[in-house]
Amino acid sequence: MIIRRASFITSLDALREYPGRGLPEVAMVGKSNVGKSSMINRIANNGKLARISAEPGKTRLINLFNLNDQIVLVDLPGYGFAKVSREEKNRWAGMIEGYLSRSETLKLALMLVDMRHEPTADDVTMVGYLRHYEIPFRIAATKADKLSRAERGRNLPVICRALAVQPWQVIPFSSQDGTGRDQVLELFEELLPSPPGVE
Ligand SMILES: Nc1nc2c(ncn2[C@@H]2O[C@H](COP(=O)(O)OP(=O)(O)O)[C@@H](O)[C@H]2O)c(=O)[nH]1
Ligand SMILES: [Mg+2]
Repeated sequence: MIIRRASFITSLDALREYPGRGLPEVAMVGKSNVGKSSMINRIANNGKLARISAEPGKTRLINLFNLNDQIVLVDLPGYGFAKVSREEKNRWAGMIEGYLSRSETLKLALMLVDMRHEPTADDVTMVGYLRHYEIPFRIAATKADKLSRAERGRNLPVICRALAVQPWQVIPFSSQDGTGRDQVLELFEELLPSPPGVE
């Protein structure tokens, strides 16, 4: 899939109607600071599309982006930010579960984990949600540029083991140098309806 147009649609505090409903949705989930906004910008080739927040945990809304009028990228609020209250955590969980359990157009989730670190308990819980709601997902292992080849080789099996996924389900990704972008766009392509006359 070639990205020709990418734009911000809106921010929501819960699942509701918005322009673009009906298009296949790809949800992005992961800890605060894992690189979600940077990934959206890299996918869209627009450094300013998703504001890269300097302060982790600031994105508390569901942000929606339109790619080519073909796919909606759903940027879900990041988790695992220690400084938030229990109330805020509950609100977060309600929002994420509400979205994951009710979106009928959700076709794929990209779950981001930092390739440098072992997945956290929150990451494991998140993968559990995705399995529970039977949402097809891939793991994007972010900040790949910060690791050597050897380090990647060591860390990937750790990630696979922690999240109980196979190596083919993990896409090494870097917003810095574009590693993994093509692979992500290939996945998006598979979500598009086939053109008329093509089986
Ligand atoms: N080196 C490197 N830094 C990254 C990458 N992705 C994100 N970052 C940095 O990590 C921080 C958090 O990124 P952001 O996209 O705001 O994370 P979010 O909270 O998940 O949306 C920022 O300082 C980014 O510049 C990456 O692929 N490589
Ligand atoms: Mg962000």
